[in-house]
Amino acid sequence: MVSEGKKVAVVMGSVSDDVIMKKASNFLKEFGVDYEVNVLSAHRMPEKTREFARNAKDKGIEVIIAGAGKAAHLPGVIASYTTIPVIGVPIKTQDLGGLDSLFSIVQMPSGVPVACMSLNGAENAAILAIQILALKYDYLAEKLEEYKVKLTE
Ligand code: RP5
Repeated sequence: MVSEGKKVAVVMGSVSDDVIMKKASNFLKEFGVDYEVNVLSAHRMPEKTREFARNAKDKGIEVIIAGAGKAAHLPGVIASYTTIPVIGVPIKTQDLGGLDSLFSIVQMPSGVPVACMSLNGAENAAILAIQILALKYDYLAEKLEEYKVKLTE
């Protein structure tokens, strides 16, 4: 089964996050996974964020990667509106070194999970997204096996 249409949404809280978050989209591109990219802020664009999260499943999105810095509520807010798995990427910050982002994303209350990556872990977010998709799409499972072999080499 080959993936057609946009399966992953890469979302970020600000255009300033793109320098990190493009590592996720680049990896998805390399793997041949179709994705869309959105800049959405839980604080500055709360209505648009809600609308995105509520409509994502109907658009065919199967995994959401959400990166944000500082009081990084974006992944958690998105997760509150959807049953699609959400992978959070805490972005490193100047003032508090990213601990602010990390704590905002990692400590979700019971019932609303977000898979929290390492600081700036956008590439791992893409790999985890592909691993989730690979449960359904055999061609991705095969590509992941090849990727593992390359890592060893
Ligand atoms: C967060 O605030 C964004 O995710 C970004 O990491 C941080 C700073 O945003 P800008 O002030 O650079 O737009 O919402």
